[in-house]
Parts: sequence; C-alpha cells; structure tokens
Amino acid sequence: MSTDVIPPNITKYCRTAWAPKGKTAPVFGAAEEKEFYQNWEKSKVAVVGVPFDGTTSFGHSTAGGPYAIRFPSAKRIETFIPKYGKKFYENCPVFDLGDYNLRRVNKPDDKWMDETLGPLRELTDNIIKAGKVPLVLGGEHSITYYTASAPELKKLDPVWLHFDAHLDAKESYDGLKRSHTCPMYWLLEEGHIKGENFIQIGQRQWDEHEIKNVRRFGTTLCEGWKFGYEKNNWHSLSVSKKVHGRTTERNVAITFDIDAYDAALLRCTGTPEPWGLDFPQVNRILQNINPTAKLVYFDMVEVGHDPHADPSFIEGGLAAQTILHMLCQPYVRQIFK
Ligand SMILES: [Mn+2]
Repeated sequence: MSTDVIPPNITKYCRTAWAPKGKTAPVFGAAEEKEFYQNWEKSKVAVVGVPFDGTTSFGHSTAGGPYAIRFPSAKRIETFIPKYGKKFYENCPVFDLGDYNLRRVNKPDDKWMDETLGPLRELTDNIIKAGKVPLVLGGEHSITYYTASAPELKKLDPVWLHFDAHLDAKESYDGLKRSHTCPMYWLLEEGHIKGENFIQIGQRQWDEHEIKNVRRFGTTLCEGWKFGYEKNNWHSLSVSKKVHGRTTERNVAITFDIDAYDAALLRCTGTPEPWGLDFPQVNRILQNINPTAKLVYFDMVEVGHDPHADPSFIEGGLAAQTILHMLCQPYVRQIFK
C-alpha cells in the first residue's frame, strides 16, 4: 500500500484499524485486483472506522463495530454482487484509511466528547476536500453529531436519509448532550441540518419530547412499524417513491443505524427493536435514491462485535452487505462526474 499520496491532513487523524489480539485488521471491501486494492488515487470513497463506545445505554460492543463490518466484507462476502452482475469496486473503488485515532475512556462527559471526537469534523472536511466521499463505520451514533456538522459537508447542502429505530432527538440523556440518543436534536437545533432536508426512516420508539422536537424541526418521518405490517411492499414502495422524488439532482447523505433493521436480524447492537426493516426493504429504498443524485456522505453506526453472541458476524455481515449494495448504485457513480 502506498501511503505517500494520501494527504497528511487525513493520515494524521488515522491509525491502523483495531482487531482482536493476535489478529490482523482486515481491509474493508478488499478487492482482488491490484488496480482497485487500496489505490488512493483511483478510490472515490474513503472508509474510516470510529471504534467508539462511551455513552451506549445497553450492551457495550460498538467499539468493535468497524471490525465486525470489515471482517466479513474482507473474508467472507464476494466483491461480485449478483443482484447487479458486477463487482462493487467496478462501480466505485474504496480506500480503507483504518480507524480514527481515538483515546480510550471509561466514562466520557460532554467536554471529553467534544475534545476527542471534535476533530472528526476536520477529518470529514479534509476527506471531502480531497475529492472523496467519507464512509464512516461506527461506533455509536453520537459520532454523527461531529461528522455531520463538518462545514464542507454543510456546504454541499445534502438531503439526509436517517435510517434508525429511534429518533435520536433527545436534548440530553443520562446528563449528556452528546449521548448516542441525542445527535439529531443538536444537528437540527444548531442548524447544521435543516429539517426540510431530513428524512427519517424506520423509527418506531421515541418519547413525547422527541416527537415534538422533530415535528418542530419539520423533518419527514417514515415510521418503522409500517414496514413490519407491510403487505405487497406498500410502505417501502411509498417511502421509495418519496425518496426518489426528494433526491432528484440533490446531494445525498446517509446515516444508517443498524437498529433500523428488525431485532430478529441483529445480534449485538445495544438497543434492538422489533417491527423493523428487512434487507429487501432497505435495499429497495437505497436503490430508489434518484440516479441524478450524488452521494456525499455515508455512515453505518451502532454495529456491535461480540464473538460469543455473534461468532459468524451476522450483524457485521448485514451492515457490510448493505454498504456493498449501496456502492453499486448510480448515485455513487455520480461522484465521478
Ligand atoms: Mn441511532
């Protein structure tokens, strides 16, 4: 791997990706062909892991999330995607930068979060300035507060798709404003994202304040339980149609909490919920983002790694497949234009 061409204002925030003791960290979406393997100049998407787990309420395995996604993507899943009849990297080569350089902490407070995760803004900015799309592997959802408030990303004024079982719109939780249950509240309240540009998909649990908050911000909410009840794809088709129209000739940013998926499909994530989406429903929506749109940001968060609960990487594999199928879409090709 030649690292000389990667701008130092990117590499200074990164380090070798975490792997369990005695194992080497796999490279996300490792391509067979040299030309497409860790080739910075050719790549259009820059992958960075943020193995952060500090405020999650239940379960503590998201620090291993980036590893849980990388491992099956590199070792088990084909780069050839049968549904589209091509290797994902023929549509869009990726470069795995490793993990964000994170300090370890037992019990973080807001100040620690801002100091330690704040530089994710500069990293996001610098990846965009280098002409690449940031693809962030979490780590808990609190990291999105930092990446999504990056000035370069704001300038692109994207339509946001927020896949999640939760609204993540509490003002604070456990005394923390930077909790993983709060990022959307602060992104909308501080004006980093406009409510009219924020489409929430899959939510099915919230408190009375959160729903008032998102109504006040004017987000579009596509509730989760309707996917659980859908017959003949009626709800996912109607959401897809809405997404298709709203993303016409727009930049698109996606923040994907793995718990948007139904609890039955998950093994490690901290707050799984029933009545969630399945893979065809998610893929239908991602496939229906307008071909004239352009991807500018993607994160996959709250994925967990637990070798006892999930020795076969079922959860990480689901996350990896979601990303690889997304990378085959026409709005990802738009990055090249
Ligand atoms: Mn979330």
